[in-house]
Amino acid sequence: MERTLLLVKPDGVQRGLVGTIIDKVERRGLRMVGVKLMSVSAHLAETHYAIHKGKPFYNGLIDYITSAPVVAIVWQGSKAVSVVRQVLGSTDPTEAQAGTVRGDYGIDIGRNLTHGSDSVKNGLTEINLWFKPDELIEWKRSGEEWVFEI
Ligand code: DAT
Ligand code: MG
Repeated sequence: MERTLLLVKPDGVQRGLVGTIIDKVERRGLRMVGVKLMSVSAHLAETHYAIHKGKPFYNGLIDYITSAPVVAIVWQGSKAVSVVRQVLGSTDPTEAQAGTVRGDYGIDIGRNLTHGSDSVKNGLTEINLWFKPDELIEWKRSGEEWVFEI
């Protein structure tokens, strides 16, 4: 089964949306295997967003993600990467569908509340960056056979 990293960014934490965001993914049926509230160092932010270095929004993005605590969550389940991206909605909240996190709660792309890994490979890289192995718990959520066929 896939794993993916979801970050509730500083605006999501400050606006009290952590529970709402977790609720949406949890009810969809994914299993949480790691979760923590953390301050993000400049080094961690720059490593996580290295692919965007040099872009016009890069400095603002680093300032934003390091400005207040974030909640980092690892989710596991069938199609976890695409399921989380679907729950979060399009990167630009004004393009995100109603019913998604960004579509319901966001306006600016620079305050889009969340991050979700964009591929299984990048998800594994990001999980290794944000979590130590002993912070991830192997367990099975009861009733998963009612969510996943296999
Ligand atoms: P996503 O977060 O949906 O994976 P991304 O990886 O392309 O999107 O960009 C990472 C973050 O950078 C995104 O969540 C918000 C910010 N960002 C992207 N494009 C931007 C833009 N054109 N202007 C301002 N911020 C932008
Ligand atoms: Mg991305």
